[in-house]
Amino acid sequence: MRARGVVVTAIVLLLPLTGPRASVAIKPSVTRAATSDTLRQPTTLRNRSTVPHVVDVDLTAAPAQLRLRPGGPLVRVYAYNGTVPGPTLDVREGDSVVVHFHNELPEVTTVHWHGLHLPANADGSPLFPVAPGSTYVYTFRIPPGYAGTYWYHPHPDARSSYQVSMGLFGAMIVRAPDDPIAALGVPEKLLILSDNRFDANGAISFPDSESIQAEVDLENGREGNVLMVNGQVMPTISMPPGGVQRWRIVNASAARVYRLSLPGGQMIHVGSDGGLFAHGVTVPDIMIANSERVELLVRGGLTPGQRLQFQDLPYDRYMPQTRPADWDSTRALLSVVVSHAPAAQPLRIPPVLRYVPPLDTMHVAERRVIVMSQGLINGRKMDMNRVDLRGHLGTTEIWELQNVVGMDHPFHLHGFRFQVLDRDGVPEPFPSWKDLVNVPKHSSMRIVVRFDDYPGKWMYHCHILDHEDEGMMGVLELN
Ligand SMILES: [Cu+2]
Repeated sequence: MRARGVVVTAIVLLLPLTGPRASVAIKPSVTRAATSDTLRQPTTLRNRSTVPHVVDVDLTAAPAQLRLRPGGPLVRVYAYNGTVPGPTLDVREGDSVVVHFHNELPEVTTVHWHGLHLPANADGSPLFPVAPGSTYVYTFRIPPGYAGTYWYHPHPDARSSYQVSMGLFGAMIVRAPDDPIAALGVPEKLLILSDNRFDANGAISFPDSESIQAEVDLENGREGNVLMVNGQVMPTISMPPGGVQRWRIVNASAARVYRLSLPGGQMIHVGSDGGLFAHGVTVPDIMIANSERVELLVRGGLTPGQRLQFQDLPYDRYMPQTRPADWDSTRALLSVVVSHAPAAQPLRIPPVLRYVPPLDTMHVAERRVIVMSQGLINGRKMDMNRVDLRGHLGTTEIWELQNVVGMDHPFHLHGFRFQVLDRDGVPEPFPSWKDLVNVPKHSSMRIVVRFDDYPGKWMYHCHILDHEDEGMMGVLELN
């Protein structure tokens, strides 16, 4: 995902302020949306701690029977606390988090807290499997400056695609004490994108291991023909005329890359994996690779009764041999309905949303080249007993990610957020915090990462879950 267009603090009804931080002084100016949405928000994990800044929750992964499609049958799924998507972990910067995780699945799993900076034994990597019937306590502290949208999902050896497809995924929101958009009173929505495939009986369908479809899934990553937002097919969001909402979007699909667009509306891209940018950027559409997150300010429309469609536009990430026949279709995700409520007042966006300090690239301990070919990283498949890269705490590294094949591979590094420096030699327009970046076919990019603390073994891999399961992953050891 690359931010395009011009940096803005205003579009049409969004008026700029003249001075920094002035937003703090103005009253919320957006009429709150009527609650006629059919889009549901996932429940929030209940914090049973009464100690300030301590979040203590229970999370159970177990088989369940759920109705995944309206009017459809109850089908067998895997669920976190009985729901798909799982409940949202909603925390604040500085919180100490304790998750008592219970594995009631008939197989090994883990919970990977995707994008968070935490000790290696709390990362939920395949090096820390949780056996069926056992409990694992994940303990970590949310560092200052990590406000953003994240997600959690299973990351066991070779079974991530299956377990996510069965329903195991949920969001995390880390909130800052001084979030300038929250201060404006802008209504907020969480949108978790997923896709799945169902058989004639409505059950989640997986191909025979010997079938052509299984081979295609291995090559492309598993894609489903049914697209869902928060587990719902084509839900609606209602907004008053001129109303603006903040959407936190998570791509929880195993492999599908979305190019999001809202014809007739407006979108300002204000944040990525690791939270807000310094400035918003108007975008006609925005790409979100699997596991990536985006934050948007979305204005629905001006005319009461108007109906807009939030869409996934075609994007060719495929090899020609296995490119799906319908790859160039536009797919509908949800409807935005402009209500008959009084028109919203203009929203004023502060000129600076957040300071994102660029990482120092002058003092670099190590420069590495990471070559991604089909199913391999630097020519090798993952071996949990091998260390591929060794690095040191207290250092900065620059990694050049090279995709040498004709299909995109989204790259993820565990435990440490990074900044993109350039893509095919073109400098990134502004620094932002990333933990996943899509590396398009036959392209390269450079990222910079700082290893301040937390020794141990960390995964880096392609986040097409089927590629990860097949071993398109390596191990970085820090000491
Ligand atoms: Cu891949």
